[in-house]
Amino acid sequence: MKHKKLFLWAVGMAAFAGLRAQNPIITGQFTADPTARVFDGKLYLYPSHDIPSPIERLKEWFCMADYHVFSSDNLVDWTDYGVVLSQEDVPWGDAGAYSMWAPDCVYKDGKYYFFFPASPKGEKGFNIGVAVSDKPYGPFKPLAKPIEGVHGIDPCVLLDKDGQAYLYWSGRGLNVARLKPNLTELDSEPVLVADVKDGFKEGPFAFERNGKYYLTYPWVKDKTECLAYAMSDNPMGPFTYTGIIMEQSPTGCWTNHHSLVEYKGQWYLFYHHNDYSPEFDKNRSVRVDSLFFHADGTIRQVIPTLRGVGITDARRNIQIDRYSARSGEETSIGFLNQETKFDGWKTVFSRKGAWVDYNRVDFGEGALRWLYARVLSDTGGTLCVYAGGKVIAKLLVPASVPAWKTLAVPVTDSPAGICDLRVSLSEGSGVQVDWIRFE
Ligand code: FUB
Repeated sequence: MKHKKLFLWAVGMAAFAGLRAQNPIITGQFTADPTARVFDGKLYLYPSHDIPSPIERLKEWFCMADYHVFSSDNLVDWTDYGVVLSQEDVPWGDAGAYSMWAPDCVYKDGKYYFFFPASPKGEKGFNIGVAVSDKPYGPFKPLAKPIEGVHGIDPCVLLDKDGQAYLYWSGRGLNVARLKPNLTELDSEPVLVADVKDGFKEGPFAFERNGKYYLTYPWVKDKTECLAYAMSDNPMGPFTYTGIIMEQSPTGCWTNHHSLVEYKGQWYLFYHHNDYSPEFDKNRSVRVDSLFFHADGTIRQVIPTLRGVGITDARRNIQIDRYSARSGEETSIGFLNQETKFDGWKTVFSRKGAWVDYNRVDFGEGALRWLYARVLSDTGGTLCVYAGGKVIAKLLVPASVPAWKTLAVPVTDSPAGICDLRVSLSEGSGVQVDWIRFE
């Protein structure tokens, strides 16, 4: 058994497939509740791992059996380290509960402490456990017992500058308590964090910036969860409600769950949405967008994007369906295969004049001479590709390309460096594009 696990872990570590630059950032599996942390110059992602339920009881609910860890140093290429902790490994947990919900991970004195909720054996509800590793990517060894005195979900640990650690979690409201230096026991009675507005709240994520403490959390202000925040001069509160970080989704994911992190001088908001599972919002996917602070320390609202963050290499498949902007009804986005949604999306240019913009593409030295595009069309048309406002290629898509086909055309004026692209249908109708690429 042990050998099998080691083998699976090694296989997982090598996995780059199914990871991408745009939103959602991880394909091939569902990921939710992302906590992003920076260790040794790399950004690590600790999400929960939604799965379609193998048991009847959870068919319409959250179902999670284990955790994966991911890392990146450019927010474009993500490494999947495979399963780092599984429900069968937790001595106090119910191995058939599928309740490995939102986790967190922090580093202290040479060890990485992975905090996770799970249902205890023979009891209702959730406890919060700790699993330890000497690597940020596990595997993590769970302690024999959960943290005493904590009943709830969504742990978040704030390690303050003076070395004091605080545990925040959700359970009948948002709670906070001091942790002992071993990070595995409470050092104070839990208190409810006050003054963060009425309405259901969960998923607390706390951090300190410029001497101010931020408590950020999903909050049902209206119908589904938006992301809100409150501020304080003290990590134990009281916190004063300050504003909204992200409005509720107009397209139907009831939950949102998030973390904020500064990486290489830029702040990011990691959150989730049910991109690969539009009909069932308990199968979610992690996204990331840039986040900015105002001069007074308040947070500028984040508008979710499909483009996400990071720079796309012009020589790799550019998924223009993850656009920065697009024209109205004449452009639409659909799944390539309704049955296998992890295959991704396509852009459908229905009428002449339809366009999408895709920003931040790196053409390097500028010697890219060919445009390739994977296309499909019954009626045919001409796709015009612009870089920095200039036409650089025109691709004639003949009528009758009933199956996906890769076509190529020379680039007339190869740009250099980082450019914003526009792809538009200048003639014809009904042209579908999977991706474009330059060589
Ligand atoms: O992922 C299960 C639960 O959904 C999390 O614990 C909540 O924060 C919500 O995202």
